[in-house]
Amino acid sequence: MSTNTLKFVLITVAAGLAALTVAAQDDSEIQAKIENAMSAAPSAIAQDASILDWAFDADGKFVVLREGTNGWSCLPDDPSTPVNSPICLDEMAMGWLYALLTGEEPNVTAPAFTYQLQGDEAFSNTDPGATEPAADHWVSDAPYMMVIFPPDVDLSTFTTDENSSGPFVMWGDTPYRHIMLPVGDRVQDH
Ligand SMILES: [Cu+2]
Repeated sequence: MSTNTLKFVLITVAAGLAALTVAAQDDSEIQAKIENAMSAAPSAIAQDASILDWAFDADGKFVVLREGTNGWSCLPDDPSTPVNSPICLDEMAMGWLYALLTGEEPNVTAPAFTYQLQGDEAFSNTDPGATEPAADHWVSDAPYMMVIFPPDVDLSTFTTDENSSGPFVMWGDTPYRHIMLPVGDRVQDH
């Protein structure tokens, strides 16, 4: 999960820049965002998912580019990171993301899942609020998933080494802890 995202959304909201609304974008732009967002997950999930944009509406919810029917939400590439980083989240994970973006305690009552099949970048594996690359900066174009567990689930058997080839814990000492689960090979080295 990228933290640049957090900065971008908060700045957008703070500045009242609801300019990135659907009306302000032309059809081809919206179509490109929808296609990019859908590339984050298997098509069986992405085809019926809601597609959201990296901007908040007046209610503090992500702008909806396309309504969905299966409970999943997909966002296109986060424009504030240099890597292509679309993401699809289930309903529980979406609540987690809103909590992350607003600095609130997430209410995760069952395992939650995300797909990032194009990879992503995180400025720190320990600090969700990092605003520049730290020593444990993580970036990968390998497809991966996040699995977010309720707070009473013990994750101490998993490594926190972001360079591990298997599942590892991100942001382990925070309420936003989750398992990063690579599900494919890297395309190229970063
Ligand atoms: Cu992560």
